[in-house]
Amino acid sequence: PAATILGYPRIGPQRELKKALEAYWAGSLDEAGLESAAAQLQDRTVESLANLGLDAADSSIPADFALYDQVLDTTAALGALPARFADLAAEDGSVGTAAYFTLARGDGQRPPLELTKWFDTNYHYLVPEIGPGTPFAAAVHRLSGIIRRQRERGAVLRPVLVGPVTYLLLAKAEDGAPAGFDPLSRIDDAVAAYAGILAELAAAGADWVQLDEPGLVTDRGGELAAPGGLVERAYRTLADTAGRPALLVSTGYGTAGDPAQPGQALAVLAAAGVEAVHADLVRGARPAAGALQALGGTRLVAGVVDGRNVWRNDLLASLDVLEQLREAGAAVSVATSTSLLHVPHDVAAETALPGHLPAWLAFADQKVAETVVLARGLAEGRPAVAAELQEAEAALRHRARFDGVVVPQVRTRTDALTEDAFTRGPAERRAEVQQQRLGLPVLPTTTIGSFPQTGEVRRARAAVRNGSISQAEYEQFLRDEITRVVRLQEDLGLDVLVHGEPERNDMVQYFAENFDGFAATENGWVQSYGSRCTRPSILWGDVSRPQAFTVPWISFAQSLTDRPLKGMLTGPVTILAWSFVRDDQPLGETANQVALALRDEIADLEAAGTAIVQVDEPALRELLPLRAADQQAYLDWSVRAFRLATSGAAEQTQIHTHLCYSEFGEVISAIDGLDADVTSIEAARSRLEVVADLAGFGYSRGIGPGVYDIHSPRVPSEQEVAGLIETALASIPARQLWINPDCGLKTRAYAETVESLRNLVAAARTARETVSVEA
Ligand code: THG
Ligand code: ZN
Repeated sequence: PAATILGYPRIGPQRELKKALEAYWAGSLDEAGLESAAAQLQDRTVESLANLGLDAADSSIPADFALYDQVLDTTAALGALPARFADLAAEDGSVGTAAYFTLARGDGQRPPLELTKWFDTNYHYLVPEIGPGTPFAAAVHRLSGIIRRQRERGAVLRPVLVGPVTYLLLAKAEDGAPAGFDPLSRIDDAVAAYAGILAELAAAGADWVQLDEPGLVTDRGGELAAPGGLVERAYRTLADTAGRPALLVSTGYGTAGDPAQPGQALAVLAAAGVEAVHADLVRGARPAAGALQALGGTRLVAGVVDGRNVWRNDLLASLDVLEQLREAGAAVSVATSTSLLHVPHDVAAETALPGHLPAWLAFADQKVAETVVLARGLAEGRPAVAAELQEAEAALRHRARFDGVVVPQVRTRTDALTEDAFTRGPAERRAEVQQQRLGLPVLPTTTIGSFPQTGEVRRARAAVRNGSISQAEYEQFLRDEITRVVRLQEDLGLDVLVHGEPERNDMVQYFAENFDGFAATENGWVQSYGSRCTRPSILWGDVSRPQAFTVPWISFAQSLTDRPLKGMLTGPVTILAWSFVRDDQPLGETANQVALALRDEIADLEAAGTAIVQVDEPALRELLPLRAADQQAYLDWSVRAFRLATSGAAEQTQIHTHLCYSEFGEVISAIDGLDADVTSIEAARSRLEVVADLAGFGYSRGIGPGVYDIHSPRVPSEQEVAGLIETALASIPARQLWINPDCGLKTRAYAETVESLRNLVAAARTARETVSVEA
């Protein structure tokens, strides 16, 4: 194929798949109804991609139609069920629809597969669990069926699966596997199953198969791609499979193999006998000349169109790259850098963007068109696409010079920053003056910030949006809701209160809506996991904060109670991680602008009397670069941005932060570097190991390990919470410990929330007595 994409948004332009899935799970749509909704969406997708210029007859259109997750699809295609789900396999090893969703969502008895982040993105996949005895067999029925059906409709699609090396790199050892068991030790068994899958797909009518190997852009996977290594061995076996389709191996999200030898891993794959290799030329390095020559007859699928961000492509620059690759001797096709999974469907579906923006943007459909234009320009010469090149250039020029992209007042401020803007006074002195002000008991109790977003809250938000209630009525509703939440917390006996955040839909979108430099989309949904989507905002210009916006809600809430109430903000790194960010300056520069906007809000909260401000950074770990060599530079700018946001606070203002992930060994010194007075972390699922880790590191400020897991409706008993408090106290002194649940009360119901918090407060009070007796 001359032009192709690695993958396309699966959720549907109107979130059709989300709606069908949720109806199926709710029991209001049967399996046939779900299958028919999915098939309809597939047909429309194929049709639309063909209309946009991808060749439906020559495998240019990927069959990328996972109902929930592409890694789960690969698990199903391999029949690689963990032992606890073994009974779900049909006689022939295949995994039916109901079984598929049991793996994704669990059932009464069995927890689902674990969800975790897909590389350094905001997409989450279901982690394969592999042990010494995990079965591997070709069971690719669903995908074969799709290929057959589309063949009958005249389209020859290219099925997509996660490749064997990445699949095993992403897997974790199954519970009960021998200590030190490495899923990669099963590579030969997996490859044998993949060979069977290739044969089945060929029989179904696939001419090409795409195997995604982004694992090769990580340090560990990169080493495996050295000449003579595991990757070469695995792919030689696959290439030797009789009667197989042609193979395209993709390597999105960075540079495959050794970054010091760009292109070497691609040459290794070519030597193994695959017909086409894909390189990410947006995040990754351009293959060296020697590597390009070593490709021989293997086609280079050049990922020059950014699959992860929403900016219009610099077509001229991309054509330069493509032509140079061709001059160096490669047979070149044009593609996206990654699957388009990470961007919304269509700019044309946006009717309310500020007038200047649409021409600067490319969502999935626009990116497909760009890919097609580039392929035509490469094949037929620049004059053949002169109009498109000119239009792209004009848009880029307009963007570069547009008012608001560079705002002199913002630049003057960031340029004038000196080291003291990043530093607060000594932590011990802060702790002392804060305690004098707050007078908190030992083991203070609090929550992370949100309270359940009931149907009532969502309905009120929808009502004000469609005009059926006035802004004033909506605000009165919010004040009533905040009043209820504050009273509830007083009744429960919590020590530090929150206002519950009923005015916020998404913790990032809310800030984007109140800052200059951002635009919100109406329909720009992107799959986060399963049927869940987010609508990232677009950060297009210099960021500033025109006026205080959290202050009215926080002041109102504080006016209702004598207990301290936390001001709640989202930190600069998380705001960037969950938005589409400008690509015309270093992220660290943008982060400092967001930090200054937050710093202004903190100053206003302080002026209104707020004694505690929490600045959440749940995504701090998410943007961590995949390569160890790049991580320190990231941690430096991200930690500095947080400090810039918070260091304007007076010593007697207590700064809290919240971080979300449980494995955070890599960033432990960064957590210390944030210099927050109190850090709450997700901990319940890791049995508080993080507390011991932090204590081992010498962390001396406040810490609030989540003492119960909010992600399950189960109510923890008082004894259970007491046990966790005791565990935490075994590693850190009582004066450092805060008692709080994990984050996410927003998604829970009131009944279980109230009962859980009651047990939490009771356990903290009992523990307090023991602690004071000992003290
Ligand atoms: N906000 C943003 N990004 C995120 C999270 C977030 N990324 C990581 C993590 N949290 C992802 N988790 C979720 C959890 C729930 C939902 C989405 C991502 C969710 N979405 C609603 C849906 O799909 O129905 C839509 C919510 C809305 O109306 O905005 O429930 O918290 N930015
Ligand atoms: Zn969290």
